[in-house]
Amino acid sequence: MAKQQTFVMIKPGVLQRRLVGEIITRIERKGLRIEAMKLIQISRELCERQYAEHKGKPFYEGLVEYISSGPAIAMMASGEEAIPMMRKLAGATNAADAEPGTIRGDFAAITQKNLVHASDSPESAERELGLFFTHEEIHSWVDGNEDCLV
Ligand code: 3AN
Repeated sequence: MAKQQTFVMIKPGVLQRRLVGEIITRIERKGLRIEAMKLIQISRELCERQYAEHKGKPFYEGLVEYISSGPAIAMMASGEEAIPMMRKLAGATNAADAEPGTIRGDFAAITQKNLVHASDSPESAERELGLFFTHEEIHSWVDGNEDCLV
């Protein structure tokens, strides 16, 4: 097992749905560590950089418009296997496929507005964390209760 850092975004509209605490609670309860977090209005330019791989796809324009439409929350979560773990917590991309018990499965009815983004690989995590956070904004901490995580 490897300690990993992953980029997580709570997407626009989730503040309005009052689900931010619910999502953060799930991340914390799983045992991941939040080591960076900020409320951010994502510019169109930053959004285009984040989703560059999707340029040209039918949903790209709508996605960029939506992600830059209002405040979002950017986070770094870390822990053993944090990248696949956070993807599991998020659930499948397609709202209809996302299993109950996952964030998307429990709260997303529209695929584009599927509440959270979580990096899909170590390369993506490094790239996305670099887009959203400076080194000074990342605050690693020692977990005195780590042995209690079973
Ligand atoms: P994931 O966020 O699960 O890694 P990606 O990277 O394939 O999924 O897609 C990025 C984002 O683009 C999704 N979170 C979702 O908001 C949007 N998206 C992906 N596929 C579709 C689709 N078929 N229709 C509308 N929006 C989509």
